Amino acid sequence: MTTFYGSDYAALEFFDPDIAGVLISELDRLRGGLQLIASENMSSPAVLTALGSTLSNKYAEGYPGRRYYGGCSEVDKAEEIAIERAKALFGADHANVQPHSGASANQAVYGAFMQPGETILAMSLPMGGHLTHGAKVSFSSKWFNAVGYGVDKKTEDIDYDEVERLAKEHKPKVILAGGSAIPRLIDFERFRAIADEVGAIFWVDAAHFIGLVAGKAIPSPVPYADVVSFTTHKVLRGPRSGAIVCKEEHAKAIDKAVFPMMQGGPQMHTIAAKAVNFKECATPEYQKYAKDVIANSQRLAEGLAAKGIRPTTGGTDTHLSLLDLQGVGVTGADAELRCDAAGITLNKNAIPFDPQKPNVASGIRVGTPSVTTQGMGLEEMDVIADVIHRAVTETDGSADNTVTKEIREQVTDLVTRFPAYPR
Ligand code: DSN
Repeated sequence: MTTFYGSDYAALEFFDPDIAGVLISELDRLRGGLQLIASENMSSPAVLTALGSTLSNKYAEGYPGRRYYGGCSEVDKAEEIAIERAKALFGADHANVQPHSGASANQAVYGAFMQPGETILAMSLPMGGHLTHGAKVSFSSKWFNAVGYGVDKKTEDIDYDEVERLAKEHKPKVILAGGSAIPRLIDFERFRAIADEVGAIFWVDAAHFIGLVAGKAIPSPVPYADVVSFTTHKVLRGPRSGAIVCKEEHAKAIDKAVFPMMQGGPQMHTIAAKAVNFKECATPEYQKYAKDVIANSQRLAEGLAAKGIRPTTGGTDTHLSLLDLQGVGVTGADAELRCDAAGITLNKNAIPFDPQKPNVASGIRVGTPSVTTQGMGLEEMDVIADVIHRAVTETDGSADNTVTKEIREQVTDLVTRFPAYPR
């Protein structure tokens, strides 16, 4: 057997027991509770092996065959494989697999299409958007003129008429669809039509749902959008990173914007891990997984709704639901704390038209990527709905609360039967 140096836990433990201890206790934390953060998942040992490899050592500024360093013959192969697999997986003309993260990928899209001061029309953060989509504190509104659209008050889904009205009024250079708390499918065709009407570039930030697209569980934005940016570690289940696919006509602009405009040396170990992930996503097992993620998410939302915790928009079409806690009189911050004490990890989240400040919030966001990776199904979603509801409404966030202890036992039973990273 060939020895390769990487993922060598014994060596790390010998040299640095402090950090080795953190690695183990984080694994214990993952295994010990329910992971319901909608943007997280558990990537495979194959992906983790590529991440923990000597490819991390290599400087490879540039692109395959056009590098600014010698010695790139092997990493070139990894990047070429990753590019080809991304193009095939998403049916895209062009792929750039170098972005370090979703935010880096998004910076590159701005760099490719916009000059400082130009206008972008995107979903505002409190309505379900993302920091990089024009939030006040982000470069995206400091350097660009960000106009925000929201959701319809009644349906709580994207207000397409408002998007059209704002597009005609502001004539944005770019129109962006996507966000971090959108439970419903996005009407890409409508967005494309609006973009065409005003001569805008149509960009989709598919970070949250690209894994569902890869698994053919929901429609793809790729045929409609000029450019699609995404992360690779959410439902997609790859390494923590980003990527961009686009139409051929934008390939040069995107590549130049990723490097040298926004980034320096690419992380070749992560690019290799992305290649592994794209191969995994092309399997029938992954496609089943993507569909199961949605079925679980819908069952969980139904279970919570039945107990009086209202999913905004009335439900979900995706891996996540956004839950309004006003009906049970608990803030998002308290709910997060109470669930955490009971071994349930999720996050507080603003709901549309939220009367609370963002760090308090009236809602929580729950997602099923991780629990589905662990093999949990519809029956387990009913148990999870029950434990979330009890943690939110019957506990006080202290570890010695009697109900908290009961819930912890139920959680332990679930994660023992459906272990994360089985031993
Ligand atoms: N932080 C991610 C999320 O939780 O949705 C978005 O970047």
